[in-house]
Amino acid sequence: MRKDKFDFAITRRQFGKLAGAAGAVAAMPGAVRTALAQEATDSAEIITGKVSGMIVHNEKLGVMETPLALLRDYKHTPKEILFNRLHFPHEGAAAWYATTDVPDPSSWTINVDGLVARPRAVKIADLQAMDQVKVVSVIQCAGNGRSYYAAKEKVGGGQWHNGGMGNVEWEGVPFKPFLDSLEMEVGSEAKWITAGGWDQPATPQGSDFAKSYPIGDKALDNAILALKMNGEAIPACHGGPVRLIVPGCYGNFNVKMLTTLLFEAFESPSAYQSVGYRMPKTPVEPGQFGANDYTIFNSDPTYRHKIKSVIFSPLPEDKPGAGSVTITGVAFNDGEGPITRVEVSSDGGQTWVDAAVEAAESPWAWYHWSAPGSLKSGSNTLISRATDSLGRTQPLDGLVWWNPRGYEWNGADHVTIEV
Ligand SMILES: Nc1nc2c(c(=O)[nH]1)N[C@H]1C(S)=C(S)[C@@H](COP(=O)(O)O)O[C@H]1N2
Ligand SMILES: [Mo]
Repeated sequence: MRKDKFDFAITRRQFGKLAGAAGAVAAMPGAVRTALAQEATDSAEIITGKVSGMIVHNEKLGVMETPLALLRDYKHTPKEILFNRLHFPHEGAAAWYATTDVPDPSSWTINVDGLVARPRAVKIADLQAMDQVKVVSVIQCAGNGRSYYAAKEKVGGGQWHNGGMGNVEWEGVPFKPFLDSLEMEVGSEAKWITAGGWDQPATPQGSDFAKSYPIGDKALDNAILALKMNGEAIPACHGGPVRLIVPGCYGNFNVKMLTTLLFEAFESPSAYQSVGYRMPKTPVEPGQFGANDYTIFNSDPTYRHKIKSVIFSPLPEDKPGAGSVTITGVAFNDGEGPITRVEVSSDGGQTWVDAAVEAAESPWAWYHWSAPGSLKSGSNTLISRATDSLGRTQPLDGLVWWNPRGYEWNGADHVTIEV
């Protein structure tokens, strides 16, 4: 059953009780067990308004992912459980955004500047006065699934499982018409638009968070300056009061707490554009290309979503018995062509069935699928593999895309169930 409204309620007290009860640990959802094993501070204490039992990857930065057993319950991923990723400690002046509460929009300004004849300062009220559109799109960290690369060689960074993603309804001002309406007279030398966020590095040597988009790239045709998420003003931790949403692109290209839009001749030197969040141009093996070897010449940004499917049910913690079972999950891509097929196996790839694939809410939203399978006593490996109308499909072995920073995992999903 997919819920429209958030109603999950493990409180901190209940979680503490669970955590304290000897023997109860083994009976808990895998995600909660992982959190306990790491002895991390609970997610609800790291970002106010998040539920307990999120899988915490970095306490100081508030990095956490959603257990699939929660993610699968909702049509649109609620703010209480949506994964969170930030790059600078939310301490001191930055403490305001460690919450799902809504920031005060009244003094917020977006400076639109650079190679333009007339720079502009845009207020939230200006955006609110413009025509708004809604779009449901998957937001996913480029590091989602990073932990699976460890089967070849473990890479540094948060060891994400599949929960660094969500299916979210965004609402706001279409980006291109907005830029046109400003009548800034953009210079012909301008080749890039760089979006910057409010957040600042902890030390002056650190790099700002900024991302550059080629002007004229088709991904920007669908971009919006979002003011709302799931029908409410965007929570601080998810980038309120205004966030640049570029449907079909990895999370890093969806800049939160937007403060600047710069028209530039070159892409940003920000570490998050020029060396981080990049993929080697050709496949590499461990040892061939190091985590510090990235340049703008030998690598590409983690930009459009690679096609992907994720099994939501059954999960090991569902403890299904032997016999027939319905396997369900989601699939998505960059929105360039619809998902046309999801193949599913419940016997480790010996036999496959085509799943029934539901229509998606938008080209960038996730598609739900379901397929019959059967479980025998012992170990069972479930696999799902999505294909789209452009013939793009998931590699059966995602390790073919191994890369030193562990981005863009899109291997056919594997879930092992012991019966
Ligand atoms: N201003 C700003 N925007 C940002 C980031 C950031 O650190 N600062 N992180 C990016 C990354 S890498 C991801 S995956 C998404 C995470 O979005 P979420 O925390 O709302 O789920 O935000 C992106 N936008
Ligand atoms: Mo990310």
